Amino acid sequence: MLGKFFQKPANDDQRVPPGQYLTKGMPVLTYGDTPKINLDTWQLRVWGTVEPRTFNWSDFMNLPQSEFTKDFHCVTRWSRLDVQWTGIKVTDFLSLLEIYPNTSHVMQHCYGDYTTNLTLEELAREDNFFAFKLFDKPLTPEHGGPMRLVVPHLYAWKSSKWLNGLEFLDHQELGFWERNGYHRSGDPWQEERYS
Ligand SMILES: Nc1nc2c(c(=O)[nH]1)N[C@H]1C(S)=C(S)[C@@H](COP(=O)(O)O)O[C@H]1N2
Ligand SMILES: [Mo]
Repeated sequence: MLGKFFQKPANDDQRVPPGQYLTKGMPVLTYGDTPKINLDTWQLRVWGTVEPRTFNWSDFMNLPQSEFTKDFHCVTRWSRLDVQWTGIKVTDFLSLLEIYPNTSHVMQHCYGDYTTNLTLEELAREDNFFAFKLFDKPLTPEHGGPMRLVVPHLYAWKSSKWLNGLEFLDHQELGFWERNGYHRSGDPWQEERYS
């Protein structure tokens, strides 16, 4: 019934949110096509209730880099423990910006037009990062290469692959899945799957 990719959680129980099964692999989950991205023209833009800025790939790679080991929970019920990433802390990036005090929410934008919403507080968590390596290899296009966001404390649909923009907002707007029935917050420990 569970299929060969899944096993029941054993002693990792406390790390597996309710209603999730462990997988040992790293499934690919994308709505639509994988965009083709050229590093020479790659950009990460910030706009909205923030001083607008555009970062190119070399600007971005000059930021301090670290390794992260985090669990990854998809709302379709698979969880993968101990995923190893290399990336840049979101808080380090945010410290470069002039975010206006009326900011309450942030929309993630991507190559390929996917969007997903967060509160500023959820985005500014210490354990969030922009990843460009997965298990020590450059992030492949299907997993979001050259760069994706990882927000480990929420369901993985909140971790945009091919991120290219952060839109700062003074109100909440809903992203792609959130407009299509997913929960606006997406905390796996509260099983915030659907709205
Ligand atoms: N741009 C974009 N980001 C996305 C998605 C997507 O379809 N497009 N899918 C999300 C979902 S539902 C999940 S579970 C994770 C899957 O990441 P993976 O394919 O690297 O495992 O990416 C998230 N980020
Ligand atoms: Mo997902």
